[in-house]
Parts: sequence; C-alpha cells; structure tokens
Amino acid sequence: MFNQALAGSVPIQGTAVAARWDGLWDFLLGLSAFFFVLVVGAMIYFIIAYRHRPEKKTTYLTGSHLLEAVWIAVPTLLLMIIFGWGYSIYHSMTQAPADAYEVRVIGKQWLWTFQYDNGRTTVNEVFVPLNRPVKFVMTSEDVLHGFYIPNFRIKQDVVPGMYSSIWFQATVPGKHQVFCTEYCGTSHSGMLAKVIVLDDAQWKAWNLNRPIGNVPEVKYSGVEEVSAQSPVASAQGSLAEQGKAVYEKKGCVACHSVDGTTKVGPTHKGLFGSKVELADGRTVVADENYIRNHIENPQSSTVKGFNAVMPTFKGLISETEMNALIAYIKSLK
Ligand code: HEC
Ligand SMILES: [Cu+2]
Repeated sequence: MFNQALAGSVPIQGTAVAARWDGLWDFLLGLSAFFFVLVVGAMIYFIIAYRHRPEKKTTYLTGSHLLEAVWIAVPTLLLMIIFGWGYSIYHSMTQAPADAYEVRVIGKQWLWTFQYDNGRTTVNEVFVPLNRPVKFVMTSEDVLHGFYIPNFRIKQDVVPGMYSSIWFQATVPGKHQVFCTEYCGTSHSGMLAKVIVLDDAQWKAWNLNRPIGNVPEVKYSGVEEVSAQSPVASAQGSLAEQGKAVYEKKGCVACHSVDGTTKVGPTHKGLFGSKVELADGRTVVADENYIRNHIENPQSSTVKGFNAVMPTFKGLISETEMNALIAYIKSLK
C-alpha cells in the first residue's frame, strides 16, 4: 500500500520474496505511523489538558498495574510477530530448493564472474531462467563484496576463503541491476552487473549457444527499454569437465580415486553431500565449504581412518578452478 504511494522510488517486485519483504515493510511502516500518532497525540493532549493552573492540584499517583501489563504485553506481542514474520521470509530466502539451477559467482576488484554447469563463464552478466529456482554459490578472490539485486530484494555477503549462497525465483523477464553494497574500497559501487532473466525460448537458445534476441531492461519503476542483446560466451567443456582437468593437473589423482576404491586418501565418489566421520569424532556434511576448506587447510580436519598427509593447495588453485573442481567432485555420484 505504501509502496504504491511511493511508486517510482521502490524497486519493482521481481520475485515472490520481494512481495513478502514489501508486506513486512508496509507493516513496520504502518505500525510506526500508528505509534507515532498515538504517542505524539497523547503527549500534545496531556500538555494541554494538564497544563499548570493555580486552582488545580495533581492528585497523588501510585501507578497502575493494568497499564504496565498492557505496555509490556502489547509491544512483546508485536515484536514477536515482527520476528516470526521476518524469520520466515529470511528462512525461505536462504534455503534453496534441491532442484535449483546453480551458478557460481566470484567477486573480485572490480567485477563479477559467473560460472555455469555447462562450462560457460560470463563477466558482469548472469543469465538465468524465468520462473525456476536459481541458486548462487558465491565467493571472493580478494576482499568482502556484497551481492545485491534490488528488484529481487535479495542480498548476501561474498566472503574470500569460503562460500555463501543465496537463491531466488525470478518472475519478471529482462535485465535487472546488480549492485555491490560493500562500502570500503574505491570501486565497489562500480561493480555494476546485470541479472538477465530469460524466458523459456531464450533460455533454450542460450544453452544451445544460439542468439537469444533482445532482452528488455527492467528499471526499478518497471519501465522497460529494449536493449541490445548480450554476446554469447564460448564454452570449453562443462564445468565438471574443466574440473576434471584441474583434478588431474594438480595431482589429486595420485591419492584419490573417483571410482570408489580407497588409495592414500578416501575416494571422492559419492563424497558430495555425504556425512563424513572425522578422526576427532565429529561428523560433518561434505558441502562446498567442507571440500574447499579441506583442499586449502587439510590440517584443519582429518577423515577418520586416514593419515593427515594431504598437502595444502592454498594459493595454488584459483577461484574459477576451485569452482570447477568442486563441480567435478559433485558430479562423482
Ligand atoms: C599426497 C596425497 C594427497 C593428494 C595429492 C591429495 N590428497 Fe586429498 N586427501 C589425502 C588424504 C590422506 C586424505 C584423508 C586424510 C585427511 O582428511 O587429511 C585426503 C582428504 C581429502 C578430502 C576430504 C575427503 C573426505 O572423504 O572427506 C578432500 C575433499 C580432498 N582430499 C581433496 C583433494 C583434492 C581436490 C586434491 C587435489 C587438488 C587432493 N585432495 C590431493 C591425500 C591427498
Ligand atoms: Cu565489491
């Protein structure tokens, strides 16, 4: 309701989550307006009604338990509603469905790189399908970056040395602005990428490396201008295939198998998503962060039943290679 009143200054709703955030925002704004009027109104009324008059003497007040109970219960209830509401949207925003289409995102001074399962890499433009869940698995090559798509109301820190993720399901086709919301550093504000949401036909064409035709520019206010289509990047085998090459080049094959047999180290077949028992008794899920951490800091944890002889590959594997490597290990089902 307030958003409509402010149309033009609030971005369009490009996802269902955007509409939910806006609902919460409306509620907070409405609540603030209500209490502002209530508190300031009461204050003005009291100033006038109880102003100093010589003939009127204030009676002795000892307090009111009822009043106290009300001003504890009502704000508590309202805060719990705000918490529950916000948490529920946050939860649905961070927990991606299992079938989400994955894109790996790398932030770097001062651009964004995107890697796809089919092996393509694009810079400052990320191509995604319309009305399908899309998950971004993100990391940084240097400093903290902040990945933000205002039209989708999603935002996530991108941190060097680990993976963070965010997901969305775009409902408005066209090009949407991406901002880097990190403040310190000269050119984060210049990291202006576009999310390009393609309809079914365009998505098919993009995956077949055919021209995708024109894509409209979706401005915050929803005004659309048709812009020239983006160049199609060339692929060099799927991301997993690129990862296989890294796996062989870096010598992982010397100690690991991909067919289930145990060598010096455990096999990588079926590793991704499985539960790993560690020598110190902990059990961890082998997700992107676990695998990455084990490659960069093998001494930080040791798989039960194995010797801690794996060398560190820190600084020897670039972020694009790491994404490919993990995509390969993930493909070893
Ligand atoms: C010198 C042998 C050696 C080399 C080379 C080696 N590793 Fe390892 N790796 C091991 C051993 C031994 C373990 C199990 C002990 C441990 O956890 O440190 C292991 C564990 C792992 C784990 C954890 C596996 C699990 O089941 O939880 C991952 C992931 C891994 N290595 C990835 C790699 C990758 C990727 C490379 C190549 C870039 C590589 N390793 C190179 C010996 C090696
Ligand atoms: Cu940045």
